[in-house]
Amino acid sequence: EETFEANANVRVEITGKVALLTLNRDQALNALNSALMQELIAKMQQLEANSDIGCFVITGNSRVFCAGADIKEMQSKSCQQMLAEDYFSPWERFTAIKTPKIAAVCGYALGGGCELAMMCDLIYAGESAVFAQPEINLGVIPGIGGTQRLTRSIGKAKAMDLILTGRYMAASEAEQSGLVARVFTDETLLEEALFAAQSISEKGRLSVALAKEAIEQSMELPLTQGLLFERRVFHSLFASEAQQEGMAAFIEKRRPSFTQF
Ligand code: CO8
Repeated sequence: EETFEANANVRVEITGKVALLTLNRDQALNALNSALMQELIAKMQQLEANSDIGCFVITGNSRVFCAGADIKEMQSKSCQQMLAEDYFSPWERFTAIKTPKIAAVCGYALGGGCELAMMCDLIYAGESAVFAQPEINLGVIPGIGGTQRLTRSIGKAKAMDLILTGRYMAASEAEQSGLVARVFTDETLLEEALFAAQSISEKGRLSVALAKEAIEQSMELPLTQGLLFERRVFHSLFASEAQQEGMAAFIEKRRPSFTQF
């Protein structure tokens, strides 16, 4: 299933319970202007509300995932305008989307492009992937989470190194640093990302959503409170049909079917 719209900044292709979102603003290397941002978020919110999608995959093209926030759109804004618009705040609606999001990155993921990947729940990279936060070269700093999410993801030493120099980090280093979950060849990246998305979409919706939330809480909470949050979520899942089905299937030596939950 595929929707074709003239001038769409984001192409949507649905296969089973997986929605593939392809950034489609090639002329600007998929730079995130307001139109693209609004379109991406609206399409994901719509799919989450009105369909059975269990996982999103967000990708670019073979050369560019996304070259960052749109510099041409930002260039002439004043400080007052930036504050009044709270520029970039709509991205909070993106991170609030509960359905898991996988970033499948080939080529450049620069600035806001790296930040978009980090706002997804996990990142798979092709061998050609290049990550950077080059905002320092524009006289600014990362503005969609780069100083916060990158530091939590790869630690202070590497975050300082990347953000202060603006240098490029290749896929292999990104994997060693823990930014990227797995690296594949460029040719197999999308297939592997869709395969993982398919696998996630076949699990119980509630257990996936709560596992994701518990991992997110680990970024916010002290250990004792994080462990308590996890345990209470674990306990609460014993009121779910998914727990009954999953454990019954194990005892009965069959594959669980979570499709209805
Ligand atoms: N914004 C707008 N247009 C862009 C962007 C961008 N981020 N990146 C590329 N483009 C445009 C180019 O201007 C060019 O347009 P045109 O054909 O009209 O001249 C077209 O895309 C093709 O780009 P290039 O000719 O540069 O292509 P190359 O293959 O030579 O180079 C690169 C590719 C290396 C990716 C190069 O384009 C580049 O370095 N781009 C900018 C990368 C960058 O600095 N990104 C960070 C942007 S800032 C950000 O994301 C967060 C900002 C936080 C600020 C906080 C404010 C509150």
